[in-house]
Amino acid sequence: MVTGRPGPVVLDVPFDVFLESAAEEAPKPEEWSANISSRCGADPEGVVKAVNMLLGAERPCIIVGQGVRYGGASADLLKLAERLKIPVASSASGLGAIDTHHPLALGLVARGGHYQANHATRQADVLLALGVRFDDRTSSSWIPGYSFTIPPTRLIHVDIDPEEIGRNYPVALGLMADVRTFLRQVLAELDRHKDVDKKLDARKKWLAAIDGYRKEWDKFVSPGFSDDTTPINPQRAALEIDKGLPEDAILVSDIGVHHNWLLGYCKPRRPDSLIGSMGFGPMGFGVAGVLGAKFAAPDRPCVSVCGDGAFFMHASVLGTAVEYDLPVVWVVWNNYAYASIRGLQRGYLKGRELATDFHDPKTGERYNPDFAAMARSCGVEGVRVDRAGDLAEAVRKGIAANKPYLIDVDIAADINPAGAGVWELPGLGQSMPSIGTRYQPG
Ligand SMILES: Cc1ncc(C[n+]2csc(CCOP(=O)(O)OP(=O)(O)O)c2C)c(N)n1
Ligand SMILES: [Mg+2]
Repeated sequence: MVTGRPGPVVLDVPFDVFLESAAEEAPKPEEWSANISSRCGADPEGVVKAVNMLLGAERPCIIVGQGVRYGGASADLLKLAERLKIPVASSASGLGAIDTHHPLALGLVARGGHYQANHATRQADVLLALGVRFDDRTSSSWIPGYSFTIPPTRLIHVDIDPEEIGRNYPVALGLMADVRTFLRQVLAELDRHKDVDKKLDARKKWLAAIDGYRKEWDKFVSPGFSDDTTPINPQRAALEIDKGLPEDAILVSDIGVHHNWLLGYCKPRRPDSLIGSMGFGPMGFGVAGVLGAKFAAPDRPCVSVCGDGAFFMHASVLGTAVEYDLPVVWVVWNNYAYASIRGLQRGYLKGRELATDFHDPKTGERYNPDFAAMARSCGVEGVRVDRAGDLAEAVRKGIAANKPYLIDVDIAADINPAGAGVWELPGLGQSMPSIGTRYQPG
């Protein structure tokens, strides 16, 4: 589970095994694994090539994925980015690998990605990809010119799983390695170069251009941050939730349109500040996963942001949190719909909707259970918030209560997050970016 490419493992144990005994002592897990390492380094010749490519680049970018979080490689990533002045963009699971407030942090590359991130990675002459797998959302459905333009961009792809290398894009250099070990190899190799700083002067133009893209994006999205309407503007909601979180909080997102808003407008400071399940995308991950986060990190505030649809599917967590005395906070992003799916239906089925809108069949009025009352019936604190200005304080209060706590928030459904990329559903055509156009290499 924790070596190689870490991930969930199924253990199927026949019941009789639990009843039988054996003349063996089970080793303590920490002793068993203490001296097992799968932090393989890259081929040393490949490291030299990678360094030469990075030093020779005019428009270099780094794109990081989940491998940086799992590899504990954040500190070394920051060292490399600062040493070579290379901007760092992230996939959804890489966000926070370096503090998103850092001047070299570009934010999210995706269909719903930030303009400065997509517009930098798609123009890069050399792209260093660290533990990222280039899925359809990160890559704008692999349509060139929105997230990436590979080739002509020369891709250096580093991953611990060799199956990922060359899988979605051709590589100029593919290296199987643990990301942290690779970064340390690169930093050591750089120490052997005397002329690094001279080469970095050439970066100024590139970094200034990126600064311009960032300003354009900030201006483009700024109205949403001050919108005071009720139901709450989702962009404002993401901002206010983020404001209410202390620096060491773990925000566990569920799956749905709320996740896209969180990825766009929260500013995670650590690789595990904002976690979700990007690949499989199971609804319920955030509803129940926050309990797991609290078990794993009992000293950190753990907050779930989950859709109303997913919460109602998994409301049994309320009882579980009480039984195990887990002080977690659920922020129910209550938009009275399976809004992400309803959006697809409206967009692709000529406005036809099927079972995605929650309403009273007689009056047509929006309908949902009273989630706060439901929480209270379980012995969990429950409150309702319907004004943007109250949300950050509600989150702070929920964390301070130090007991299971639910905040039911009235959030608008009919606004979609802006993004510089696109997405294509096979056979149904592709969406349009809301800022910028497709990049055509010169
Ligand atoms: C277990 C599961 N069932 C169905 C889906 C497909 N699906 C993805 S998002 C979504 C709707 C989510 O609605 P809600 O929880 O209210 O979040 P919202 O999109 O409104 O923010 C559905 C049905 C899924 N990802 N997982
Ligand atoms: Mg919903």
